[in-house]
Amino acid sequence: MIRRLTAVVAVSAGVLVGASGCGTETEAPGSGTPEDSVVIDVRISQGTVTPTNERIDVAVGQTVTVRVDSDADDELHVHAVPEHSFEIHPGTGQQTQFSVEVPGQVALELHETGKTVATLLVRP
Ligand SMILES: [Cu+2]
Repeated sequence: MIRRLTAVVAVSAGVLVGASGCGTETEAPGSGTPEDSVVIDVRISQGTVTPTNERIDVAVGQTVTVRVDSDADDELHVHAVPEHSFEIHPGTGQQTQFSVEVPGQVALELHETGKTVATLLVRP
């Protein structure tokens, strides 16, 4: 889980560094996964959340996918405008997607455990 998160974020960071502005087309060197999507894998197990307090660069309008494996009920809250919340239940492979349309910092919080999974640093 963690290795995959790191890999995806690294790819996205590379794309952002390489891109000079809005509308820049990104050519995937490999194939398969969309280059412009950020995937965050979250695990909730016995009250422990992984990851916590990640800082992740995204661009306005970029698709963010959150995948959750959990052993408890919780609620993921995306502090964007508009807000986005996602109910979590015990089980694997739960997934939600959203994009952020306003630049700034957006916290992804779990309201039952009270943890911040990540802060998205949203670029214009
Ligand atoms: Cu919240």
